[in-house]
Amino acid sequence: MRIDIITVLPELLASPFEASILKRAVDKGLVEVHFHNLRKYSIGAYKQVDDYQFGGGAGMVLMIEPIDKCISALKEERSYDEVIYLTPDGKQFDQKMANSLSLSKNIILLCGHYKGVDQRVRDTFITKEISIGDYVLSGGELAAAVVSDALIRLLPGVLNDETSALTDTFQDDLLAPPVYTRPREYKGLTVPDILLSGNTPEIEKWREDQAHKRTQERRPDLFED
Ligand code: 6GU
Repeated sequence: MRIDIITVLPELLASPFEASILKRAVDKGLVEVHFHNLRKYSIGAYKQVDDYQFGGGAGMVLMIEPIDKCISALKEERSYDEVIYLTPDGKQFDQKMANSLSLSKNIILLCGHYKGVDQRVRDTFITKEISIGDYVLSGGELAAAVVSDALIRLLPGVLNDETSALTDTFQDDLLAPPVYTRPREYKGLTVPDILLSGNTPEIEKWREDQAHKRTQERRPDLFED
């Protein structure tokens, strides 16, 4: 998979890809992540990428020309499964969307900023609009990092234990069950006996029950459809 991220703030985005699982995935060549500073496609001597909105109103709007130049240059090199705009008025991101997007070969993530982008960008280039939740961030960068992380960890070979994405919270519309590690007892706090029993089928059953119980208590809405 290849992810091209278009942003006016690449420095805000770099660090998640330089640590942990994402870094390992990049190092192993399982994913390529490229940042494109929109400023490089700016127009005029002032390196302009945004402007006041027609009709008046506070806040700058990202202009169509730099974005057109950047997306067109990328599309000349390869074709893209999706050109995604990160925006609070997009469709809310969830595990289902992550699963399906993780099957893409090439995607572009366009990070909005200020008051957003010229509507003509959305009408012309964008194939999918994603929000990561009902709150407002100062730009799409952190959302792009969230979406990228969710996709990359699903790619074959990224997680050490190949089964572990399958038992994630949400993967069956269920929350994950509780987990424990050593010591067996800490300051009087113990581990459920069943997990120490060595009885694999009983342990599996306990985990399923716990997942259902947790989901019922915390996220009953997940059972609704
Ligand atoms: Cl994708 N962008 C911004 N700016 N704010 C958000 C968001 C995206 N998703 C939730 N809030």
